[in-house]
Amino acid sequence: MPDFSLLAVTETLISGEEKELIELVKNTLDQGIPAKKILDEGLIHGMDIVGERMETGEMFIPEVLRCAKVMSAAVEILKPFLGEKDISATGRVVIGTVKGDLHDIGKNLVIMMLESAGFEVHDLGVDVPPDTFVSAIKEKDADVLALSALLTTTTNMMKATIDAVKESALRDRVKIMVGGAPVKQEFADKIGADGYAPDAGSAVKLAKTLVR
Ligand code: B1M
Repeated sequence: MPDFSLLAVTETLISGEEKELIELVKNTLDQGIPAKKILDEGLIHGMDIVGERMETGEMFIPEVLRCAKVMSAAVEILKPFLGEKDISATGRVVIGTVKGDLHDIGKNLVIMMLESAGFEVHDLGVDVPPDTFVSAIKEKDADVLALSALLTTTTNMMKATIDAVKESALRDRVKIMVGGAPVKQEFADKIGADGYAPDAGSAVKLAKTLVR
């Protein structure tokens, strides 16, 4: 039998109503439902549906951003009741926009979706040189390196970054995914990435398969 409180959490998250969602999450906790269950079966399940709707064009960027924002607010309510490992159980991601590129709206959306799916994400920002990515992989013990680029001219920095990771002998330890409007699967294969995702929803799916 479905748990109607968790179904309501999922539906309210998708509707993007922050006040309602906060109230509902508090009530669900009061009913004795464990925070981890609310996170996995209510909120993350909701964000999975949002990701699918984004891929099929049923939901647009502003709606997705709104869901990601209310998700973050709901996670703040749950945090005191979650163990550290409950939050970062999915995997550790180091992400940034490559050197020479200042576009970050898409990357930030990918971050929100990854965090909503339970990943621990370390954002290096924009205009990130290859060496900085390499240091962060070591420092954060990353499972996944995620590279974003929006300019055709900066996609070559994705290759330079992957080459730097190879030279540092960390390549066997980390999976690399790439994305951004000018990037295609063929290009990802050519530069030796482990995967390419066309949008934030599929970036989450890809990251999950890479850490499996
Ligand atoms: Co610029 N810009 N821009 N810009 N800008 C584009 C990208 C451009 C396509 C516009 C155009 O000419 N039609 C064009 C690039 C052409 C090309 O090379 N192919 C362009 C240009 C030329 C430039 C400048 C060179 C302009 C100039 O100064 N002459 C300059 C370069 C600056 C630099 O980076 N060095 C420049 C500057 C800027 C602003 C600073 C003004 C601003 C960026 C602000 C910011 O990001 N904080 C800006 C903007 C806003 C855009 C457009 C209008 C919008 C980009 C955006 O945020 N889209 C863009 C035109 C367009 O895309 N229609 C354009 C929304 C966002 C949600 O989508 O980023 O594609 P997107 O992310 C998607 C996917 O790509 C994917 O998931 C996201 C969500 O679904 N994704 C990943 C992204 N990263 C991923 C990583 C993954 C997986 C998926 O895994 C790791």
